[in-house]
Amino acid sequence: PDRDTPHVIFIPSAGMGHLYPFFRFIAALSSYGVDISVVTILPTVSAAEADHFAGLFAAFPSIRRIDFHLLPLDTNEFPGADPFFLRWEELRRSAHLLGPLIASATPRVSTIVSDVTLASHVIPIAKELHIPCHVLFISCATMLSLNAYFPVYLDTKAGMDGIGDVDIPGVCRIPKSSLPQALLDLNKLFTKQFIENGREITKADGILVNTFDALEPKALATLRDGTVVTRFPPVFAIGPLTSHSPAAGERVDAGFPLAWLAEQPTRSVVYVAFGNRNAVTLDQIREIAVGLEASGFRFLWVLKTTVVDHEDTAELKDVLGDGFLERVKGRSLVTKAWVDQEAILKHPAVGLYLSHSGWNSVAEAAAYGVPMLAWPRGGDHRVNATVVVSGGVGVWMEHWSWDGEDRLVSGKEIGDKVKEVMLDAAVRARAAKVGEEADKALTEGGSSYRSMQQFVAKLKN
Ligand code: BUP
Repeated sequence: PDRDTPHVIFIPSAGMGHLYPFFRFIAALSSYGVDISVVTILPTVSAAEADHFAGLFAAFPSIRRIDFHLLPLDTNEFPGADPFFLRWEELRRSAHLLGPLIASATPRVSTIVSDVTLASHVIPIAKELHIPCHVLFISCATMLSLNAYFPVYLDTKAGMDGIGDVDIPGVCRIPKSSLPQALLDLNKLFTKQFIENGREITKADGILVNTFDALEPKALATLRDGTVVTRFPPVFAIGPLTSHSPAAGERVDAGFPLAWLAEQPTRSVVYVAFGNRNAVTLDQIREIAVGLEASGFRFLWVLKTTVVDHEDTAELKDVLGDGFLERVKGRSLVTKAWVDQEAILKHPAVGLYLSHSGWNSVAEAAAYGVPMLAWPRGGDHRVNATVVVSGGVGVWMEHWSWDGEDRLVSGKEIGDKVKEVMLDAAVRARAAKVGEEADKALTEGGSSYRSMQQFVAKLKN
């Protein structure tokens, strides 16, 4: 690279939901003549993350890998904590070591792009080094507005009597029951991180979000005009992020579900998946099985029983009970393997996505116009589900998930709802329209295309 080529250093966090938007954004940026380094922590928490890091560096040999060694964390301090949150905490506690790593990188780093989970620690380092810092936000713009506004909410009267509904100025009112439930307890690890990051992102040089204007017009407009938080940094809505390059970290064999899908009629398959780190209870898995069988539709089900993939050693036939796999043979594919979800959602055989509504999954369904039946499992899923509905991506079963805690949804209810949504032409038409809007946003002249151009222009200034 010549001396004027910008050098961007990416600092991703942990979990596939955090790595995918990074890898996809990196793949997109690499076509703009930008020099790229990626801070990498090995070993990763999950096997899927390790595979995808390897895939990224194999597909883009010019991208530099900067190894980052974490300080050991005494996990006894956080009994029962989610392994991914622990990794974020490890990263935060080792973050001071990033300063020398960034300062000594050659050529000189011209911009940092940090995961939002590390923002509170990376932004001050960037300021000290006089290097601009952008944050890649890994959820929707509505969630970004909640993250930015929540500290203000706590500092004002609104938050004095404990956490209640949060009325985000100009965006929407998020009922207490739809907040990430950890936020109801200010002592939770996640909550402390969320508040610190929320305060600090207002000092970033810009925020990149995997969404597009037509999907979240209100949240993006109010973030940009300072209604949510005054003097908020520029927001670049550059989504939906997809794998621009076929090699964007997709080293995994995508073959088997696609070969099966190729045999199925158009829009005939219900795709079922709840993300890479949401274990569904055995009882609920059995009810989902009953529902899918009763719906009568074909289905492709990615089934997970643990939070971390390499701990998932259960046999499908034991999980699903006697005879299930035999009974649905031919019209279903059930797998515990990592699949190329984007390729699945892109496939014309898929007619519905029964989903946890993790944001990357919503963005992928929006990109390809696949209707969603949202069944939030935790974290930001309910906030995302409000966007599923307001944006026209699909429907949300509000009473299926927690109001304080998860409840068991019966197979009958699942089967009936799947049938109803699969046969709903209006839902399908709305989702297809979202897919067209997404295409428009990404095409030359579209809103996300222009945001990307603006970001690159800023890098090269
Ligand atoms: Br599982 C699985 N293949 O087999 P979300 C997931 N994915 O490509 P998150 C695959 O992982 P939470 C698989 O397409 C999406 O890009 C999927 O991210 C991909 O949810 C990503 O949807 C998952 O944001 O759960 O992060 O798994 O939201 O609870 O953190």
